[in-house]
Amino acid sequence: MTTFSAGFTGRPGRGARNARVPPGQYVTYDFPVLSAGPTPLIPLDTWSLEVSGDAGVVRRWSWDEFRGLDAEQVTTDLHCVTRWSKLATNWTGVPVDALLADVELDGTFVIASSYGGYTTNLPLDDLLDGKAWVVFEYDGRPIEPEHGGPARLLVPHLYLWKSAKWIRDLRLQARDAPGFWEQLGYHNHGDPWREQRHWGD
Ligand SMILES: Nc1nc2c(c(=O)[nH]1)N[C@H]1C(S)=C(S)[C@@H](COP(=O)(O)O)O[C@H]1N2
Ligand SMILES: [Mo]
Repeated sequence: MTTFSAGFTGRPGRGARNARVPPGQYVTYDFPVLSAGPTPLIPLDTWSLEVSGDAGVVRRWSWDEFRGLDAEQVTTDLHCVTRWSKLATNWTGVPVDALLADVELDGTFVIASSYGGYTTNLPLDDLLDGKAWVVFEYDGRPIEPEHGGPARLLVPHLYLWKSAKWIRDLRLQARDAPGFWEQLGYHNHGDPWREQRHWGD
């Protein structure tokens, strides 16, 4: 276990490295907002979360139904491809395992789609076994709209562009297909420990 103290890590190339911070990243204490478009405002009475596949929508939760699911607390580090990392962030959310339990769909790839049109692609395996959540609280409060509220995907072991804000649908597919940033040259997988930032990394 690595202990972390303020001032120990700094900008790249300055001082000792924190083993908790992936290569090429620096630690930030604020919480930058990175959005490719405007923040969609989604009234909770029209919000829903879906699981879909080639056959269409196979699961749908209203906000109240979603909030009735068992949720857990998650404390995790975030790594953005623009090189900031934020350590020990606190979220509350529903494990994707629970959302996909009993879903009988073929497909080993997932397209996460958001209100507002953003998409990102992931192998199904990267969303299972306690590695991903649909979160609705940050630091014990509803997630601010600019950070993805009412609910966002959280996949902290990959660069943060995979954590789709304003999540609306998880679509299972047999074939992989690049999402928004992946089509624009970001790496298809996005593992921060392997510095999978761009195509060819
Ligand atoms: N819907 C949606 N989700 C998104 C984005 C976006 O533009 N739209 N940006 C991604 C990127 S590039 C990053 S780094 C994180 C930023 O999350 P934050 O704004 O909460 O820091 O959200 C990701 N999820
Ligand atoms: Mo990002």
